[in-house]
Amino acid sequence: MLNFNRMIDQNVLSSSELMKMEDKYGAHNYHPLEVVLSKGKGVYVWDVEGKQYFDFLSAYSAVNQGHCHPRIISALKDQAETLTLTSRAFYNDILGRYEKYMSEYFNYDKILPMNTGVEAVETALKLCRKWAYRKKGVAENQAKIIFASGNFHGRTMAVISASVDPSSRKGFGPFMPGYEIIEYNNIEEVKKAFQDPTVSGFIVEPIQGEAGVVVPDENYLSEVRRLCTENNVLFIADEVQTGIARTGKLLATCGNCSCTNNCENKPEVKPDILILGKALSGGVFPVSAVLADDEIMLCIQPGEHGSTFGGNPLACKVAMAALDVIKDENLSENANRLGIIFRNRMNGLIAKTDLVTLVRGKGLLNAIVINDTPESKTAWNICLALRDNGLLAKPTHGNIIRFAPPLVMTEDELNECCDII
Ligand code: IF1
Repeated sequence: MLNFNRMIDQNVLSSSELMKMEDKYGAHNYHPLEVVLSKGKGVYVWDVEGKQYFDFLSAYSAVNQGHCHPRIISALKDQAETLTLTSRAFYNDILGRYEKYMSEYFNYDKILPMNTGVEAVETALKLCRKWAYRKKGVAENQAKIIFASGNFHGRTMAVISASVDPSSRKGFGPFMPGYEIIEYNNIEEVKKAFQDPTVSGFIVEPIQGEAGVVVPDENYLSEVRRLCTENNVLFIADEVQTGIARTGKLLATCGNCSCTNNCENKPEVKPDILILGKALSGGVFPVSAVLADDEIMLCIQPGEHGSTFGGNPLACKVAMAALDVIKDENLSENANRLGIIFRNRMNGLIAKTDLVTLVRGKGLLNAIVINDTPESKTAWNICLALRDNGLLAKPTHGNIIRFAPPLVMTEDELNECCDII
C-alpha cells in the first residue's frame, strides 16, 4: 500500500532524501541507524519504502505498551479536542483525578508532574536539597547528593555534572557543585559516603540502562534502602527507563506499590523519591513524574518550582490510559515471562558462537555483549545486519547491543526475533 502511495504522490520523499534533509537542516546531536520510519503499530514499525521491522528498542523503553496503542491514542484524541493546557495558574478538572490515580497506583502521598525524564530528575534533586535544609538540618548550600558512576539521568547541566561519560560531559563545564560519585553496585562505598552528615540523597538507577544494562547484585537495592534509612539519606530511584513494567515488575525497585503482580514485594525497597518518565505515556506524549510522601514533597512550597506544561490535562489523560493498559494487559508478567525465554535463547546462541559473550538484563530490558573492543564497528555492523533482516536495535556503548521490545510482544513474535538475531 505504501509503495502504491509513492507512485501516485510526488511529494513522497525517499529514505535517502529524508536523511539528507535531516543532515542539512538538523543539529548533528545524534548518529541514527540508517532507517527512516513512517508508521508504527504494536511491536512493528515501517520505513518510508514500506518495509516492516520489529522495534527492539521501543524508543529507549518509552513505547512499552506498543506503538500507537488504541486506548492511549483515543484518550489523546478525546482530550485534545476538549482542553490541552491551562497552565498551573488555574485548576482544571483532570489534574486532581490524575494525582489521586498516580498516588494510589504507586502508593505515595503526592506526585509532582513534569514533562521529560530529566526534568523529573532535576525536580527530585531540588526536592532533596530542600529536604536537606528544611528537615535534615544541613547548613544552607552544604547539602551533598551521591551518584553512581556509569549513571545516565539525562542531559541538563545539573545532571551531566554527575556523569563520568566524556560524551555527556566534556566541554560543558563548569559543573554543578555538591555531588559525590561512587562505584555502582558497591555497598561498601555507600557506607563510606554516608559517613558525611551533609549527604542528603543517593540517586541511582535500579539497572543502569545507558551503561549497558548493568544489573546490580540481588541485595544491592535492599542494602541501599537499609543504609539510607539508618543514615537519614533519601533513596532516590530513577525508574525513567526501568519503571512501568519494563523489568518484569511494575517497578524495578518493586516498592509496596498497588500493582497486582503479587511479586515477592520487598516493602523495605520502597524509594523515598520515585522518578518516572518515558512509558508513563506509552510514548504518545512527554510525561514524567516525581512521587514522594508529604514529609519530603511539602518541602517545596508554592512558587518554588514548576513548568508550563507540567501536569497538563492532555498528558494526564494519556498517562492514565497508558497505566491502565499496563495493568489490564498484565504487561509486567508478560515482560517477566518473555524475558526468561529471551535470555535462554541468547544463552543458546552464546553456546554456538564466540561473537557474543554475555546476555544480561531483567524482564524485557536486556543487552548482549559483543566479543570485540568498544571502539570496533562490530556491534554497529550487527545492528545494520539486524535491520536488513527486519529487526531494529542500536548499540549503547561500543560493543553492547541493548534489546528492549514493546512489552505487548507475543511468545511467537519473540521467538521470531530471536531467530533473526
Ligand atoms: C538520549 C537510554 C540514554 C534515562 C534515565 C533519565 C533519562 C533517561 C535512566 C532522561 C533518558 C534516553 C535519553 C536519550 C537516549 C536514552 C538513553 F538509556 F534510555 F538509552 F541516553 F541513556 N533517566 N534516556 O535513561 O529522560 O529527559 O530523555 O526524557 O539522551 O540520547 P529524558
